[in-house]
Amino acid sequence: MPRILMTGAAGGIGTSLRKLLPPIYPDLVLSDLKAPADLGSHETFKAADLSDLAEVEAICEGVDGILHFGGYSIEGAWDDILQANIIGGYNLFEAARRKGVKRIVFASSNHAVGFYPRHHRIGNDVTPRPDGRYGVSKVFGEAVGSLYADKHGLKVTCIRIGNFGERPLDHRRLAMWLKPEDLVQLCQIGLEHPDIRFEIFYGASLNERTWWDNHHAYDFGYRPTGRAEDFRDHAMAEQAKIPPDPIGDYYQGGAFCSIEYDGDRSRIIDWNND
Ligand code: 15L
Repeated sequence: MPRILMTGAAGGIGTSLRKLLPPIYPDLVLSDLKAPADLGSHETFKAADLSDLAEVEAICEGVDGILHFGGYSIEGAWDDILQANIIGGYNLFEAARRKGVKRIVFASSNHAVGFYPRHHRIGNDVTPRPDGRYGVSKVFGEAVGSLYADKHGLKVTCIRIGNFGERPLDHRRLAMWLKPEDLVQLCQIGLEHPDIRFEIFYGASLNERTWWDNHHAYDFGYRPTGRAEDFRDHAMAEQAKIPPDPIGDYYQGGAFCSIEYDGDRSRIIDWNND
C-alpha cells in the first residue's frame, strides 16, 4: 500500500480531497502549517513550513508519492509567494529527491498561462504567459518539476488547475471548472500510471466552452465526469452580479490579469479584431 503525502491539507482543495482520497489511498499523510480544525482521529497529520527544507524532508520520510497542494494559492505580495511557492516549491522537490520519493503531482494553475486571450485555444506545450507573481511561481514549479524529472528521474505530473469546486461559479469558470472527483482521477494517473515522466495536464472537467486542448490527459486515460453546462443557469446568474472587467473578461486568467494592470489596452482591441 503506497504512502501518499498531501501538502496543503488545510486549504480548499486539501479539505475536499481529505474526504475523497482515503478509500483509494488509506495510508495518507496530511501536512500543512497547522492541522485542520476538524482533523479526525483516523487521520495522520504532520506540520511543516514549506520554506524550511529540514521540515519538508521530515514529512517526506517513508513516502512513495506526493500530492503538492501546499503554498500560496492566489495573487499576493512577493515575499509571501517567494517563501511559500518559490522556496517552498524548490524544497518540496529537493526533499523528495533526498528521501527517495518516486512521484510528485504538482498543483500548477491556469494562471501559469492566464495572459492567453480567451479566443486562443491552447495546448499543454505553449510558452507560459503568467498573469501575476502567483502565476510566475506556478511556471517556476513546473520548471523545477521538469528539471527533477530529467536529471533525477522523478515522475512528475503538473496539473494546471482551472477552478476547483462543486460547481462552476461564473461565466469564466464554465470554461475551466474542475469537479473534485475529476481532480482525484488526475491525481491517481499521476501517482500510478506507468508511463508518467514529466507531464502537464489541464485540471478541467467536461467543459464545452474550454479554451484548452487537454488530449494529453485523455491519452493517459483521463475521463472527466463533471459537465459544466449542467450548471450554466447558476453560473450566468452569478456572472450578472459581477461588474464588467475589460481586461479580465478578455484574458483566460480573468481578474488575476486586471490586478495592477497598466499595460497596453489597445492590444485587447487589436486582438479582438484578429
Ligand atoms: C487558482 O489558481 C486559485 O488557486 C483559485 O483560488 C482560483 O482563483 C482559480 O485559480 C481561478 O482561476 O478561478
